[in-house]
Amino acid sequence: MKSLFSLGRRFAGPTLVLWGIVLAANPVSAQQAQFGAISIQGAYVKPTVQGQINSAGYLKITNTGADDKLLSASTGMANQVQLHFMGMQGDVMKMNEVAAIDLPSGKTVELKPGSYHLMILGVKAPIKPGESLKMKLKFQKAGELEMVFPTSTPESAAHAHEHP
Ligand SMILES: [Cu+2]
Repeated sequence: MKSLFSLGRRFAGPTLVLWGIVLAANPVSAQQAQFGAISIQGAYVKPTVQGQINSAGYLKITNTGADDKLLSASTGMANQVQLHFMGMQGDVMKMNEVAAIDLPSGKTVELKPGSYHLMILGVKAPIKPGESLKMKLKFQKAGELEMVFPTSTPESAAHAHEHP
């Protein structure tokens, strides 16, 4: 038993140092980002509909580290960003604010229409197609990441192949 413990302690040091290097590298790019154990793909926001001041952001989050949580999101371009879940409650589709979104170890969680999403409330200017929104995401373990969410209309992309 004694030898096993000392072996464990010897490995703890180098592992922590490695973590530091990975977390220090924090590349920020449009649509996808790698942030320690967290990688993000396919991030986009919906352009605002004329007369509307709210929008929504979507992304896929893959967590290759220990269990983590997305705690909050914010942007300088809107009053507030809330974490929402949309789902059926009885026969009614409802949208509720959630305190956090669980990111289990080794899993990909998709924020998408009809499910979890980033609810962007009170945009300071309309989000037009072709523009992008800089957003900060705060994770319980991975910390804060700032990345660019380009606008996209997934409806048109999804239906594009149906046209001749
Ligand atoms: Cu919502």
